[in-house]
Amino acid sequence: MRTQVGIVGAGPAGLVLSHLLHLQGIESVVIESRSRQYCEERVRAGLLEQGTVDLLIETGVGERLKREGLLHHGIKLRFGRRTHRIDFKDLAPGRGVTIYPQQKVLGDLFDARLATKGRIVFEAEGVTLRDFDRSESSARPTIEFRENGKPSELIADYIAGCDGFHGVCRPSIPHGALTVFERIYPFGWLGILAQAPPSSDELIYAYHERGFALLTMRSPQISRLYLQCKPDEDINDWPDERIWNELHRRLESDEGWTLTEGPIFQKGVTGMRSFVVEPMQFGKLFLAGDAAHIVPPTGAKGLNLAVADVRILARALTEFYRSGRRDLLAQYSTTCLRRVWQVQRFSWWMTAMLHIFDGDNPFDRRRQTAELDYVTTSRAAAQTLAENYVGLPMS
Ligand code: RFL
Ligand code: PHB
Repeated sequence: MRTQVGIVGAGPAGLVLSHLLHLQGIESVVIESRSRQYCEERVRAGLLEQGTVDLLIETGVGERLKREGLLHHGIKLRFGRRTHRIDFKDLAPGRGVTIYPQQKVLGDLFDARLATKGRIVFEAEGVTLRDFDRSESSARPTIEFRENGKPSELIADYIAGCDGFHGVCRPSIPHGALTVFERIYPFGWLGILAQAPPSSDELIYAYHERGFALLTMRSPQISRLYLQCKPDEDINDWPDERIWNELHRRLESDEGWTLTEGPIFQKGVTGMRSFVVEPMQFGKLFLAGDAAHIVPPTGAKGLNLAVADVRILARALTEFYRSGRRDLLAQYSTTCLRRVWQVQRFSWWMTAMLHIFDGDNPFDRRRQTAELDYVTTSRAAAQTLAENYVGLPMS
């Protein structure tokens, strides 16, 4: 098989890239190790920045998003049993965030790609890369894999490594060519989905001495809730009753607010890390999304950052195929990393403000309370939060 761009991974990064390239008349093939059903059932992100929403709508994959997405113009911070609102209409005019599950974004993109005869190989086994090194003339970047047990290979001009944090693309780059920046946090998130109308019309980020809690949602009927937990927490130690008890305690307020319970139909524990590799490119292999960087989920940025990367990559590839110019491709990593580090900073800051750290250090507690006090009383501080939360402008 031959194509222009070989894409490894059918997550948000790989599918948005394939879609954007198609719109520019550039051919791609997506190689995915899982089934379509598995990709569409994996419970992950739920919050889209304004720029992500605009891109999906402008490129024709936003019909269901327009119908079902829940547009929010603010978030709530809760601490000391009181709630404080960050108002995006006032602080980031014209920009909001939209609740729309990652699985639905993927479903919409699968439909769009397959409707235009885009090729996606599902359940590819033993995916490996070769010949993507720096020599411009000789290299024929190749993705090897097995499809229904039969060996296959895909030869491309360029390879996009969109295969997430645990994929094969990043580890295929020779040792020493990448610099890793990493921070692992001493806690994780326990997340649930419950058949219960959301107890708030906007997200509530709660700082509490027992640990962080977040109330979010998937639809007017389904609540999504998270609790800070141990990084290696065993989900079996958390029967539904314990989860609800803990949520009630951490989200408690003196304002007459109550948390609506309902049957829990999904639970899981996620570790938290900040991770970046530099550069995001080696020869003809370009890394995008979680393959290149991870942020802790507190700022809700992972999917949005993946989309921002591939928008830059699609533009650079389009320029190359249109004019033969390689300068945008050469600048890909530098262009992406500017936003990546802005988003790393924000996600780290939100995480550090809202979680109880190891040892429950009294200095940290006072610092966090001061930070929350500042963010909810200073317009400048609230605006900093708001403009990062709805998404910095695209470069
Ligand atoms: P993905 O989504 O991991 O997709 C990678 C794809 O590559 C496939 N793959 C392979 N394919 C072929 N060969 C191999 N060897 C392969 N290895 C892996 C995988 O099967 C998969 O289909 O990466 P991508 O596209 O970079 O997208 C990143 C986002 O999925 C991720 O950043 C977000 O889910 C993070 N995230 C959130 N992001 C937001 O923007 N807003 C949120 O509200 C938000 N909440 C979250 C989150 C992530 C969470 N978890 C579970 C980590 C909440 C949680 C709990
Ligand atoms: C989610 O809806 O899953 C979500 C929302 C906001 C976050 C993290 C996750 O900060």
